[in-house]
Amino acid sequence: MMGFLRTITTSTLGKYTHGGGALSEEEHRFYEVNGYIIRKNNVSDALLDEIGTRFVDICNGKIDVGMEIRLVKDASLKQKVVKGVNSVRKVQDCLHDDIFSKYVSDPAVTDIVTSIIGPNITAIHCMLLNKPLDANPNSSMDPLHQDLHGFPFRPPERIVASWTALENVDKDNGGLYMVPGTHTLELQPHDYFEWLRKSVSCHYADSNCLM
Ligand SMILES: O=C(O)CCC(=O)C(=O)O
Repeated sequence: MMGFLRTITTSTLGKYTHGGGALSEEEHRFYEVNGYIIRKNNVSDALLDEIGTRFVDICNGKIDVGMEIRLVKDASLKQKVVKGVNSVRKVQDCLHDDIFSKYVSDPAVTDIVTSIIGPNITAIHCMLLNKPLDANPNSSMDPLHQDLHGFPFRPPERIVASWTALENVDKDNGGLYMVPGTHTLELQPHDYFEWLRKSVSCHYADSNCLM
């Protein structure tokens, strides 16, 4: 793993982070080398509970989500009649939902985002991922991936994602896996991994990014 980590020198510090703001000097350095930072208990429990309740209400059809939000069903359940929260793998494109937008614009998140990509930010994609513990083990195999495979805009160092678990997670039950230093590499082929839990995430880009 260490083999491909870049050496951070005074001249390279600042390539992947804007500087100042909500990150300490140490966090900036850590991000430059590893491509991520972890902040525990950063988003309030109240907001995470609201998002969890919103998810249940959306899945149970209590809320009309309109045309923008898509509910992605679990592929393993295609042939079965399963309803409610266990049938929905992903709430996709919920950027403008009344509750999800609170997460997207939460200063606890955006202050860190601006420290990384600068103050001129655009939220481009928000989703909730769900995999209940009792789901079919083959149901939610998500690849380890680089988001740049899916984003047409560049440059990569002006794009960042925030990811927040809605439930307690550790390495065994579904924490997000990250391969340190891969933000410095070219795009890599995908591999597969299994995750179990609920999370909400949002991707942000510097508004000056180009297609
Ligand atoms: O939570 C996951 O399993 C993956 C999240 C992800 O790929 C993302 O937020 O871009």
